[in-house]
Amino acid sequence: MLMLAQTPLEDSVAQFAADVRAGLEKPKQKELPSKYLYDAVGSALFEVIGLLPEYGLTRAGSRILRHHAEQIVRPLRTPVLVAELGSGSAKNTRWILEALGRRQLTTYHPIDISGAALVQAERELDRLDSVSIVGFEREYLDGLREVAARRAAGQGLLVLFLGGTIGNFDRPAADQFLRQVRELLLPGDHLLLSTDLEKPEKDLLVAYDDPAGVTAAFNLNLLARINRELGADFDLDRFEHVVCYDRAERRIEMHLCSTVRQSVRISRADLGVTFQAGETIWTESSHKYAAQEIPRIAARTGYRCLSQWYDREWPFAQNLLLAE
Ligand code: AVJ
Repeated sequence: MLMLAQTPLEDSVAQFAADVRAGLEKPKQKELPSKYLYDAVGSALFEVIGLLPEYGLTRAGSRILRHHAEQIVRPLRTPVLVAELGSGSAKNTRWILEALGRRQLTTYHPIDISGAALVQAERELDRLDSVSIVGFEREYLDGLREVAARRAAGQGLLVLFLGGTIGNFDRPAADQFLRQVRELLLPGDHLLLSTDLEKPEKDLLVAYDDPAGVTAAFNLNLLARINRELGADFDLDRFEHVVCYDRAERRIEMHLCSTVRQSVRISRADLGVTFQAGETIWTESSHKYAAQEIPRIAARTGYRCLSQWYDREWPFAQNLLLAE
């Protein structure tokens, strides 16, 4: 049964407006935080992205968990509480929860900023009898703080950060985020961290700019969302989904490119913005890793990398980290 532990934050529209204003007022590169891609429409479009033949990432993560779940949960002490950062529909989490459920009754706390995604997660995991679900409609660290406050004495914590979402942070911010997570853990807790690995540029470009245009719709929905929630007048026909690979930073970037010179009014942010023809809004980065980097990152952020599992078809790794 899904219980939402908390009602949505009341000031979320005001926060959205403030973040949109700050991002679009940047003097050089306009930006929007990628977390806002995930409203109900965006979360549903991301589910479709996971089915695209060009986007192998979600299936690779799922294959590893399906084949190795027993081995992954073996070092965890019982009883264990499970928290997932950015659970989305929690499709891939099933394998881990099933493996844990065979050992013990398990409480699972999906944490997501999309309430719609939490409802999906409940549906997805409906038939797992030995798992109870309490979701948090929260940002990662706020949600994790609430989970940590609920743990009983002697209960271990397993944090899941799946799907390669760590890649949305640039490298220094990823380190900082892992440290912030570590501060909420106790020695002996675990973090299962997924990382998408480096692969040929052409494979990445088509994974993030698929021929059916699903990723383009996912990206453009951010402007549609601003129209809906902040009373803006973005004309979606005058923006184009663009992706590029930055070799130095080893990341895919998604942008929305204004095809003409134009002005847009965002009434609930009390903001007018002018775009030059060809000017872009940077909406997401997805950093790619080398497998050997992960133990080093773990070591400098307060963990030890116990094991790594790889997918052969789509370079991707699941990394089990022990909080030290
Ligand atoms: C959910 C953040 C892992 O970066 O690959 C998919 C999001 N963006 N296609 C990724 C995404 C465009 C995805 N993550």
